[in-house]
Amino acid sequence: MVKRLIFTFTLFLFSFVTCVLVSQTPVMAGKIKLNYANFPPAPTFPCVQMERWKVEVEKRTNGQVQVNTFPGGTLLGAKGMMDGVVAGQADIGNICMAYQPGRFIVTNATSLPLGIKDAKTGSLTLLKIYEKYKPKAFKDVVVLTMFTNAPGNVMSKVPVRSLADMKGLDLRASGGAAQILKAWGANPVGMPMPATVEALQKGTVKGLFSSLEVMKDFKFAENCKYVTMTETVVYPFAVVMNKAKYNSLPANVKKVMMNLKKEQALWTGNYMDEQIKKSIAWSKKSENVEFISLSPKEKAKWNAKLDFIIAKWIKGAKKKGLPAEAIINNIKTFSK
Ligand code: DTR
Repeated sequence: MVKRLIFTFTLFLFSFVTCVLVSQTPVMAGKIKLNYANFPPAPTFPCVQMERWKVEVEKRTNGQVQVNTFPGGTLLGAKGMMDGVVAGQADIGNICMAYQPGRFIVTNATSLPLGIKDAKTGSLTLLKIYEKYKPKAFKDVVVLTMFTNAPGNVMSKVPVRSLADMKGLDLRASGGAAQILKAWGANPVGMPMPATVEALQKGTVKGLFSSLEVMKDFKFAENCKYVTMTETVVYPFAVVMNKAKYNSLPANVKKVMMNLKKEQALWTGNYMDEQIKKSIAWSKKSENVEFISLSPKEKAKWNAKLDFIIAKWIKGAKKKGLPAEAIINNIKTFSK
């Protein structure tokens, strides 16, 4: 009787261990490998959020998924990102939508001068706009998350204290921000963020217009000793995945990714807002950068120059059959 009991127990233990092993084995054997492309260098915020997403996906799928990350344009560059993901050159890619204003009309409305105050607000507003309108521009991919940077400011080698100082100043901007600089009288020079490092060193541009974390992340504070606080417009980003690849994933992996969508937007927004604070403190302390605030009277002059931009966008979006006013109103209420 005792012998039988021992035998039954041993058999049970054996079956249990086997079950545990078998349930783990396919996970290890059939590891899903995904390539994630990004255009700026590793220390910058789009890549930091990529590494965080990788860690979370690998953890939450118990290692079933392995994400291989390619920062610095090593797999796909800024402009070829969307098409590269659609074509399957990368499984996942991070795109800066503002670099292609005509392609991502709906989501780029978040980069209009509508007073979005920080990256957290921008990121959540953008994702809501995407979910509400599901723009056609994303029909060939699956959106994994979206986020924005913080509002843009002028970083320059010469002080900019008034609109008069902006006159003819060569400043780097990209996408929709170019028309903002033009409205302020500057001379916008278009190029993606990574190209700006050399342009500043060579003197092709006298500064740039973007969120302030780049002062530290790209060490622009070494060249730009002045920052004029305009706090104008965010840039929308999207992380997209090749549709066929996504469809081939097991349900549990899809679930992990979809559960991360909003969480990642929020995480990135918060991370960006923190980086801005650190970058400002570092630029002041270590690089002796002067931060220039515009008086309310001067700021009103700057703002007045931008009124036409929203009207222009509405006109263009309407022509494309989009509910332009509703989109603008949604952005205003979502970002309150
Ligand atoms: N402001 C956009 C986007 C942007 C802001 N910070 C970074 C860092 C790395 C790449 C892009 C961006 C821009 O000026 O390009």
